[in-house]
Amino acid sequence: MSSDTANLTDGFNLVLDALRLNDIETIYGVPGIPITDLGRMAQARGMRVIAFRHEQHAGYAASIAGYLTQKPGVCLTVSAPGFLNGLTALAHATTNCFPMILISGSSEREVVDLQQGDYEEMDQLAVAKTVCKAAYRVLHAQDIGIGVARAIRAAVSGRPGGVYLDLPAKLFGQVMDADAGAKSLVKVVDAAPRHIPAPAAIDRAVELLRNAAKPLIILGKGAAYSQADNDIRAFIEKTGIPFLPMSMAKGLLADTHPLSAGATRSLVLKEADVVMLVGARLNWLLSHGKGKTWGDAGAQKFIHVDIAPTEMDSNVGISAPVVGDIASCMAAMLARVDGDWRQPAAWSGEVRAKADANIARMAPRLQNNNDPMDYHGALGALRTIIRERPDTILVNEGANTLDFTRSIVDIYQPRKRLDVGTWGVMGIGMGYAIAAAIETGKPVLSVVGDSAFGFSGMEIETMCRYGLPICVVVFNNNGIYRGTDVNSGGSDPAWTTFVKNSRYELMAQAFGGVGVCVTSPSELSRVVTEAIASGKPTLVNAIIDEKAGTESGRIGNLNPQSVVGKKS
Ligand SMILES: Cc1ncc(C[n+]2csc(CCOP(=O)(O)OP(=O)(O)O)c2C)c(N)n1
Ligand SMILES: [Mg+2]
Repeated sequence: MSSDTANLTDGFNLVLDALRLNDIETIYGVPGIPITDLGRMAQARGMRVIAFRHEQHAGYAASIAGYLTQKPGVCLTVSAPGFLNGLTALAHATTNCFPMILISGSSEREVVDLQQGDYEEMDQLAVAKTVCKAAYRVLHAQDIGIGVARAIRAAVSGRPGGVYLDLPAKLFGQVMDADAGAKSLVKVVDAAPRHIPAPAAIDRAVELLRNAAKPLIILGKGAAYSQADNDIRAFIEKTGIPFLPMSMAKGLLADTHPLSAGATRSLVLKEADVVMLVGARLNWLLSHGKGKTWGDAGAQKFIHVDIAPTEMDSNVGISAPVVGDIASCMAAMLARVDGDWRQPAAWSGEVRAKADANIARMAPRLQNNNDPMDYHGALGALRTIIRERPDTILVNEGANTLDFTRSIVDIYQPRKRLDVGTWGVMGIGMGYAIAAAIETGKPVLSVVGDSAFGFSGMEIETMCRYGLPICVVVFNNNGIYRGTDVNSGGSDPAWTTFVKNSRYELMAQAFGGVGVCVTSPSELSRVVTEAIASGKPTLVNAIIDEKAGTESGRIGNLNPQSVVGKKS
């Protein structure tokens, strides 16, 4: 630094100072004008900058980093196209209640607002507002501290979500006195304040549960996010109430826990008389709490534990709303379970018997060593691997690949299953895997359909570049749902199919990683075990019988049907 700038700081430095002051040490992004030097300067300070090949995946990485750490994951992009590429992930973070900040450089306000055609011109703030929890723009260097503080608080407080922070190019070069700059920074105090539930709300909920004959607790990913693992487990074990985990809540209590109703979902949703939702929404994934999946309307009572008051009565009336942060709510409820609590033994016994019967029925199918594999044989092998290495983080996307993996592979520890979330989005596979490896240092197994993989496949290079301990298993059935579809109207391939026998494993080899093709469960087991033990980035092309899947996996019923049929 020359002597005439010794007492100065600038926008670049202030942005990094503000992030570091708030313990944000990792940035996921893609470089370009006007943020290339920001990334270089972050690296020079020893921050981690994980450069992706496409912003969407950097964004998904940031979103899941937020979920895993309770600190906002940061995604950094260039203006207009880079910003738009990151926007899907920002919307995804908001929908899934993950704390994330998308920071995008932007073009000059004066030119953008007069629509005079600047380089990558776009009114990004206006566009972002519709898909995030909050959106801010900083115009002056002295406001960077407060802008970053607002973004952090908005992302993690209350119900977490995505926040957009717009930083125009000119801001980065703005200089100010270094001391004044340091004083302008804000360390956020108590970024996610506890929301203590009202005692009366706790009383109402506990009384309803105490008097229930067939109570059920449904755990959502909000419960997993809260990291109230011990209190949630203690509450379930002390009350003896069967629980049903939503997919990313698997492992809060092991799927093999005696009170797990995971293997008998349809029985418990229909039969339960009191259902307590903990950080789980009554959205489409739970059939909105009504209809044929559920028992008689009005006969079932709901308790809803959630930080957002507007979640109450969203789909059905809630008899006992408990509004607060999940950790505080579960601590308060646990304190109310006393020595004379009567566990619903007849009911939990009925649930256990049905679950065990279902598990026993499925068991032989999981042992098959068919070549090519079906989903059961392949996942039977992966299930054993996770049982032996329960600290492995499982990332999962696809249709059949998603549904079969969710139901077959048991999870034993909290936040060890990361998947497509509320939207059922394809494309999270590599971004999630990369962030999971970076944030936790644990081994990662990413099980993805061949279609799902295609959405983020180029990030295999990112995984190899950073030498991450990730094993990607592509379930290759030559297409979306099945590889057997034919186009009845011409010579083009059916639009759900891919090139048959594609050599996905060569993609890892191209970047110095390990790439292997397997056709049987025993080979799959050997190769994945080796990959996890070695920690080397690995891609396994797992050949699945192209006839094994079904249309849309388990949600085929959501496809609209033509009553008229095909017209030529
Ligand atoms: C972003 C996005 N685009 C499209 C879809 C629609 N979609 C749902 S599942 C799926 C792919 C399923 O095929 P695959 O991943 O190969 O799994 P399989 O059923 O074959 O095991 C697609 C494209 C989606 N969910 N998300
Ligand atoms: Mg497929």
